[in-house]
Amino acid sequence: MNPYLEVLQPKLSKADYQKLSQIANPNVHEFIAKASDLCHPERISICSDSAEDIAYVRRQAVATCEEKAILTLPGHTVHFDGEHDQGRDRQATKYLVPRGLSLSKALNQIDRQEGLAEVRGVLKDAMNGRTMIVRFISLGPPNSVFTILGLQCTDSWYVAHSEDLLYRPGYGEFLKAGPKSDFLRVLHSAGKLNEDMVSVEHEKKRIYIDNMDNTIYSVNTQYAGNSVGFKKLAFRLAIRKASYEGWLAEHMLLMGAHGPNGRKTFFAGAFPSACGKTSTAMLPGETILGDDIAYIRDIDQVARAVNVEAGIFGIIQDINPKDDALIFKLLESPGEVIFSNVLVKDGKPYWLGMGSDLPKDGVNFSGAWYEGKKDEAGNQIPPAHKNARYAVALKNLENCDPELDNPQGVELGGVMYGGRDAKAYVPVQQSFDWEHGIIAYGASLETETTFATIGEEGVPEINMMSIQDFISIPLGQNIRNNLEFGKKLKKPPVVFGVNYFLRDKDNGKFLNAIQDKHVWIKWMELRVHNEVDAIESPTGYLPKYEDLRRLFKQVLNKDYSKEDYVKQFSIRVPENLAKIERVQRFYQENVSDTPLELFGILYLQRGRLLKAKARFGDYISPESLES
Ligand code: SPV
Ligand code: MN
Repeated sequence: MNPYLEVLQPKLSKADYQKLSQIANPNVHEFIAKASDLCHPERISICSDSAEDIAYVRRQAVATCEEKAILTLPGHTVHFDGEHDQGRDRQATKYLVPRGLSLSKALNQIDRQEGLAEVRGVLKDAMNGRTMIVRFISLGPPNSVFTILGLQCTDSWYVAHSEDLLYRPGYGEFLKAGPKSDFLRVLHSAGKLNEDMVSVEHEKKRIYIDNMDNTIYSVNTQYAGNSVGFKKLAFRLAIRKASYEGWLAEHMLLMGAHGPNGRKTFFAGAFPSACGKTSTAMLPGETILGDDIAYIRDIDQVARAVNVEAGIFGIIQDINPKDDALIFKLLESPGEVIFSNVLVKDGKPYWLGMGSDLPKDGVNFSGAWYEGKKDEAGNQIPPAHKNARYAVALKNLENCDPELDNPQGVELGGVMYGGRDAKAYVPVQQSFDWEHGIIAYGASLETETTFATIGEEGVPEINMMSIQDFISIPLGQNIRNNLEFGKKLKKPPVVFGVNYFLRDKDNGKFLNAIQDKHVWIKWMELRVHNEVDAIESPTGYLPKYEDLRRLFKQVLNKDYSKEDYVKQFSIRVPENLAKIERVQRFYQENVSDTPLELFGILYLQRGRLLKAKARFGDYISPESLES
């Protein structure tokens, strides 16, 4: 018996001891033994891939009241996070950086020794009297060049249960992997809980990422973006691994867009949180492979991608029968769904923007709720949180793409970058080439902070490739990796910039309806195959009016007016020049390793804008460019 198994034995049932000893990798036993020694759980529960183990986790989540089975539909449960734990926490999330090294200035970092001592101090004895659950996960389809194994120790049954819905099981993969196989490690504790089983010590929340040990520490939080280690936490480690190994780990959706004659073209799309990523991946009539994280590899000089996950942890606000019919239907049907931070009344969940009236009282993240209830600071508590969510498995969706588990991934025809840009970029455009797309759309992606992270909303910021919150390597290196990746491909994916949030210059109203993105997708699908023409503009290729008019009719049965087209697709020169200024300043001030190519490509874009301005003025209709 190895010494780690020996230490663990008293806390394990016989069956669980068996499960653990069948894994040949002593590093697995070591990680669990050290987690147990630090956090001191009363018991350890090993969850294999068996239906029994998985059902046990779900039952425990309900039995411990971390999830409440107060909803009437079978399979539905609700979990509440604390008032100060309703989103990812940028302040509390830090990289542990060895002395003498530094990531970019834009990233939150702490000296490794100091950070380890601190987080271990907070985790010490954190699981007293509780069970530590051990979960094995496969990131990406099993048995594939994409597969990365992950191991999480947590004292939250809710977290362990969420992982069943969101990830592919990995115990079998650990059994097959050799004694020295590599894996990502996560140690999580919900910390001190109140009588409602909600983490209370939010001022002691810590989410620390140790690149040196491939380990994540997370404590005093339950919000899944901070606690489900395989989501945004392991993603940070994967970005680093990808950088060393020459592939890409991206904050991207994956979808199949269905073109003429049964053709399917796969797209990946990067959008910051709460900027339309899930609703793009879930467009009716198209198929979804993933809505959050993709690994992309060069396989025989073709870009191929997989979804790292197998489920959706999606924003529930504005899911209604009109705008998101498919998800709405799923949320109204029996089957496994974990709702979080919604309002519950008479066994039914309610959320903002669901398309019907909300009750005036019920139970929500603040406990018993009634209209007009205020928090400690005197602010009105909304019936449901804006960042309320649902967790479901992709395989339960009727529009789940059959290639989801293809070990080779899917070939990418296109990549899109979408920000939250009120003023400058048109709703959809195609880059001149891979490099232009990576720089002018990806690296220049601008957004505003949203409710998905804790803090003020609506603050404008650069969010490089929508990965800014998760990047764990110097920012310039990430841009370089992307540029290099495309250069080696036979035919790089076509790069598009999309912007669902452009506003009218004069009255400030959004220029597009929520469903319009479906038309943009269909246009991009045709462009990948060179089946429609486009207009060359200073910032990229623009759609032609006639093509969009046809697509609006075909896809949405809408009459698309010339007037709307001109408003949406005019090039706004002053706003575009200002955007270039902001992007340049951000990289000059924050990113000492910015590749020179970034400044070169932006310089050329500026030149094209100035030249067009001299000829056509500040605001240029796409039709003048066409002639
Ligand atoms: C996001 O905020 O980008 C999400 C949800 O996808 S979280 O798990 O919080 O990262
Ligand atoms: Mn995300």
